[in-house]
Amino acid sequence: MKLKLFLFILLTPFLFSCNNSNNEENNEDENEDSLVNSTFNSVEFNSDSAYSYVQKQVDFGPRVPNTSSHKNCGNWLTSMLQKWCDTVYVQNFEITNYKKQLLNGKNIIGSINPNAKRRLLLCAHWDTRPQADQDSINPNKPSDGANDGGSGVGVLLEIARQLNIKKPETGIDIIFFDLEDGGSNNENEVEGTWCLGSQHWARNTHIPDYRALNGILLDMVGATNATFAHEGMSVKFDNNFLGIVWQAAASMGFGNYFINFTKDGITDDHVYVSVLAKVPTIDIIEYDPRTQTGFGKYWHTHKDNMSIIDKNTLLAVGKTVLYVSYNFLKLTNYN
Ligand code: AHN
Ligand code: ZN
Repeated sequence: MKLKLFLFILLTPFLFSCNNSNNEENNEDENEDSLVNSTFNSVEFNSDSAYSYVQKQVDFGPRVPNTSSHKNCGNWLTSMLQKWCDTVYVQNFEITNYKKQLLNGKNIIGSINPNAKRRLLLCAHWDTRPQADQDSINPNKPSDGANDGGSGVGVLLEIARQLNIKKPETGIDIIFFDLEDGGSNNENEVEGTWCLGSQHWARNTHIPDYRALNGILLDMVGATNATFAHEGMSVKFDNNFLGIVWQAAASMGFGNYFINFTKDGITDDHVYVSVLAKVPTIDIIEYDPRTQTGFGKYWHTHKDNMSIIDKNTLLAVGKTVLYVSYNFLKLTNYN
């Protein structure tokens, strides 16, 4: 009895503060524009925080499968999602790559508002390619994978932290896919050798009959002056949603990053998420018009380290994806 009274007194100020915020929301509801505008302006994404999460991954060492760096980083990523998400699923699996090596894979899934029917999937790969084979020096050693692997995960960790501070109305699932980057460069055997983690997840979703309305994949989203083009497969999967995301970026002043140019489609995690798991997913991936491959000059070389990571790029991508997360139903008219 005494305890109940004590709790009541303790909780009274919170009850009042909840009422206050409800009233504020009701007032804003009277004017739809002001609600959209206030949500827009109140999107907080801390690029220092995102940068520190990229640095932390790099500090583990290259996250090459079957190494201690990979194992330690995977455990750290799980613990970070456990701080900010309502439910975390860890999907451990074994799979053989095209070199007949048995790899220990770990996909990490954090769900926010797990019971919400209408969901948005945000994803990035967290593994590092075992060898920097586009480099002329030490091509058999891995790079730090700061941008390729580290940047997408760093942005999504900061998004998870923000979504915990201010909850979205939609359900959000954040997935860190493993074993994306160990594929073959040989054109005759390339098919299916990349993206082993997302292939495994798409064939064995963490919840039976898992559904999300859309997905966004982040891949190499941290380099200085990066540009993000309309990637061909994304256009095929959901060009309307791609337009909404690019428009959101432009309206926040990030049109220099999110350019309106269509580039050739590539095999990346979004292909398996879209085709096998049936979640239409777009790929925000750096496009460099100056290279043959379209990837940055640092790609799969030892230049992929912290020196190429720029907080302004992390901010452009992070703020855009967070804004889309908060306003997903309104922007897409799925309402
Ligand atoms: C291909 O090279 C076919 N896909 C590359 C996807 C990737 C690798 N993203 C990062 N590293
Ligand atoms: Zn790669």
